Amino acid sequence: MLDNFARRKYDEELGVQSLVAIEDFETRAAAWEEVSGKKLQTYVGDLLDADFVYATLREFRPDAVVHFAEQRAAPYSMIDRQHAVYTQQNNVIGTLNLLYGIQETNPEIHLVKLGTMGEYGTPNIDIEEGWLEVEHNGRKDRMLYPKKPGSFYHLSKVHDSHNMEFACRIWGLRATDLNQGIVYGQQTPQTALDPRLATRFDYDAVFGTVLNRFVIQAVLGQPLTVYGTGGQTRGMLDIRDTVECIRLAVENPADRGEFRVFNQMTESFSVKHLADLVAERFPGPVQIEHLENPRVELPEHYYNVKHTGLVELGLQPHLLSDTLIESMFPIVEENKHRVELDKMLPRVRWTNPKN
Ligand code: USQ
Repeated sequence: MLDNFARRKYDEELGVQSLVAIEDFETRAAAWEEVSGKKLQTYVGDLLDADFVYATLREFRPDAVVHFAEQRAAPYSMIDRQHAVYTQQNNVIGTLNLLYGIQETNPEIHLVKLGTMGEYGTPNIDIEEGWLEVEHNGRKDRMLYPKKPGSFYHLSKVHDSHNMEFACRIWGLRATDLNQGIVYGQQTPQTALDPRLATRFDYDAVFGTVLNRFVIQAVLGQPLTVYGTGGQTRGMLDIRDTVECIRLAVENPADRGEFRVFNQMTESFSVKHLADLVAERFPGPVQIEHLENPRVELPEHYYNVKHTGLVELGLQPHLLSDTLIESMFPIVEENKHRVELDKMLPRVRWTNPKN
């Protein structure tokens, strides 16, 4: 387990905290060792430090590296130039250092990298799983699916995907790109084993994701903040499926030279549908507010995604219709004193570079 604590620093910078308090790195690692009986080696360092990356790979000698070490919020990347540059530098160069580290220390290592469904954007054609068979002027080729992402953050992951595909093609590395949709939920069977293992539950308008925010807003008696018409549609998945997908990818590695892409989502929903669902399930009054959309995105569009790769490996999705959104309400109730209401409203505008 390796961390540079960047996520904790964004909290300090933005003056917010996860709704559920997060223990420090060492405490969480020790708690996991206690409940699982498995030794967890910890490293503190930064993927931007190539010497550190190489030294860690040489010492730990992994079979697979699960790489989640990226700045992951679209609004954060759109605050201003510095945040856009930081996001792309941190994400793209960190991944590049890791690719070089793997190639130079042990090219057998399987890189499992967190991408995003947002790399594709919302094209007016079916979204395939990473690759597209193209016929052009009578000739055919298999190309990386063309990308039309919606923020400098999402673009950083597009750049990563291209760098990874290149490394697989040129050096014969093996990599899996997990193009993940929007995650909802806060607990997995693993984190539920001990309160010290609790994972983040972000509610603020920069890092909080849509369904989690709607659940929190409902409990707090705040209006659900639908941006624009709410006709924008996204791929979603339950947090329990997130961890299951990583397990499946690691236990079924890509071949040498293969750049494998999985669309890690289980269902699509429009934002309006999600708001209606929360309003329906919450046992009290809920108001839905349509705010002017701070982002630039298509309000209504076609969205049809292929996502069979992980199911073929054995994923059995937790679907939203069977999931107890209700089970999230008590977690919010317990922690609602930690919420700073002024952090709920979106202030980062896509069209205003100074924000
Ligand atoms: N939205 C609202 N109201 C809100 C928050 C969001 O209407 O209060 C809308 C946004 O306009 C957008 C959609 O909900 O159309 C999703 O926004 P989000 O903030 O939940 O998700 P996004 O910015 O796309 O990013 C999140 C994660 C990111 C991950 C991505 C997967 O922060 O790390 O890569 O989901 S995906 O959306 O498939 O690109």
